[in-house]
Amino acid sequence: MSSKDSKQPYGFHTLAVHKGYEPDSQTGSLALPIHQTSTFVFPSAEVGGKRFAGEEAGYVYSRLGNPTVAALEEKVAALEKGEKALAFASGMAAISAILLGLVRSGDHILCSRGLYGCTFGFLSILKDKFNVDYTLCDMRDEESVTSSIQKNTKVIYIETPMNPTMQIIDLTMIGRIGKEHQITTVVDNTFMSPYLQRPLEYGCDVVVHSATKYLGGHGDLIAGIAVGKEDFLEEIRFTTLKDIGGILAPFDAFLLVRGIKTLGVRMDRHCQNALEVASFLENHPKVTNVMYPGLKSFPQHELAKKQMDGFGGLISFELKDGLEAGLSMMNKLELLKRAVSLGDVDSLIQHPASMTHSVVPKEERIKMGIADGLIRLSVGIENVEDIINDVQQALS
Ligand code: 3LM
Repeated sequence: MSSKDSKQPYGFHTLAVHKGYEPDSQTGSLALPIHQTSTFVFPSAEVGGKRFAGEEAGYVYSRLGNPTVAALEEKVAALEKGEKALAFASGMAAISAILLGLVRSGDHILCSRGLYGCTFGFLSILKDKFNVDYTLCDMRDEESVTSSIQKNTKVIYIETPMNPTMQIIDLTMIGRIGKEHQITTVVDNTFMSPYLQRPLEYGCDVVVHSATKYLGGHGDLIAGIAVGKEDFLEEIRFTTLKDIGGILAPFDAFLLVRGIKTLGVRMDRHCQNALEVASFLENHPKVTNVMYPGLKSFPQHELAKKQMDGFGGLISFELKDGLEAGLSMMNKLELLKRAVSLGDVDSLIQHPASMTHSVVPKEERIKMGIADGLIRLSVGIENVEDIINDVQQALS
């Protein structure tokens, strides 16, 4: 479809369905073939040498590239409006490979005060073992960002909305500060997907995803993907991806390509359902502190409207009677599943303090806004009245 792109750019849903693969001319296979191979045969010894030297294009070995994975990378790059994408075995493989590619011993990373638990865990490894320091900072305030920049700050790393508090950071501000200070800005866009937010359009440098979530959408795979400038990602491909080896398997790339075809329609439904569930929770006498960017009561509702094309499917809330009441409510659910992860067509509910963010020390967790009793609900695409009825019976 590339020849037509320049004449009349295709819309999001069209790119989601078609980009990255044309039915192959030999067989006409409509679905993307799964190139389940570890290695690729060279037509001659000389060609093999040239491919290794980077003097001739062509596949070599699936840890360095695979056609099924390449189709996925092309599709996600187009959706995120980036030059290039690079797929990984998990979101954490993507995040760790990108950060390892950007820093060296003695450098500093400035992070949002609010990060997925294992991202926080990886920062602790960098600090304890590799002398790469980090600071968590409240990035809702520009002054606090600029005053936290150090001479050795090489990366600004953020989540927006943050997992699980849904706090939002102004992407225009982060993109601008990164350019002004020549610091690479990395945005974890997992909670939004490219359908709802495209950080590169705001001047940020790199987007990372846990593709396990909305991109895959069906709770049947673990994957990660990074999007950004071609030169940078090719360097990552031939360093921290190749030499650590956290690559995506062809079958998982196939599942992702299939999942992404319906990303936009799924996200519309997630957003509609979540707004109704959030409004129900906000009006329930036993519930307090509902965090959903689509609610008018959400402190950053206006910023959410400015930079997000929808408010997503995640809601966090507390019960007035605290932790015990929250866990008891989770145990009474019949339709909603008690499970970590998010962005699946199934509604999933979890308790961050004891699950996704249990690796974050309590003092830091509280500073992030993750109270002991906080519950996170990933609203699926079921009939919304069934989701609400289940929550209502569990609360009563
Ligand atoms: C979770 N999150 O339930 P993988 N970035 C963000 C994430 O939410 C996650 C990752 C990266 C959850 C997973 S907790 C054991 C389950 C914003 C994952 C990491 O490596 O693909 O899991 O992505 O919040």
